[in-house]
Amino acid sequence: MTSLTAKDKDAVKAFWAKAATKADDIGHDALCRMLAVYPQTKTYFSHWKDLSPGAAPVKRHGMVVMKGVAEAVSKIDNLTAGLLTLSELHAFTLRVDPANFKILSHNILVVMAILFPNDFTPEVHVAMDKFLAALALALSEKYR
Ligand code: HNI
Repeated sequence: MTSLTAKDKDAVKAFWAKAATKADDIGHDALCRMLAVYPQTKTYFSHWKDLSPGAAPVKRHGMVVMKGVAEAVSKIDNLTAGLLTLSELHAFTLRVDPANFKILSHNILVVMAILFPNDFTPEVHVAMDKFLAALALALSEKYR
């Protein structure tokens, strides 16, 4: 995976400044899509009673995940160190199969494209895709 260039990082920060205004919506919709399109991911949330779109736990967790993404943007220069705790949580406590990080990232990109059609240019798309791939890699760090 090619590392993020300075140009990528600038594009991510500039786009995130806009996307952050709808972070909760992005998180909620991306989570709903992940659960619907990749139903195997539901196993991680079986302790939630209601997994349907608009359900409180799904909305809340959408906000939580996007706070993680916001933190990653602020630590874009050293994602592995910055996300170590979160990686440990997902690897050891939650035992999330790291393949799912790419799945959620894909759904985050889909929702960003829907909500920000004009800003989500091919240049922003490649920068965000590389950033979310680097985020997934950092979250997978403790699995090795
Ligand atoms: Ni994830 C908890 C961030 C991908 C399943 N997850 C969190 C928390 C953050 C977070 C932040 C809260 C930690 C805490 O309580 O301190 N998760 C992220 C990010 C990504 C991600 C940034 C990738 C972009 N998580 C995933 C994926 C799955 C996942 C792909 C499963 C398919 N995460 C969970 C579960 C929890 C969780 C399960 C605990 C939820 C709960 O409240 O029980």
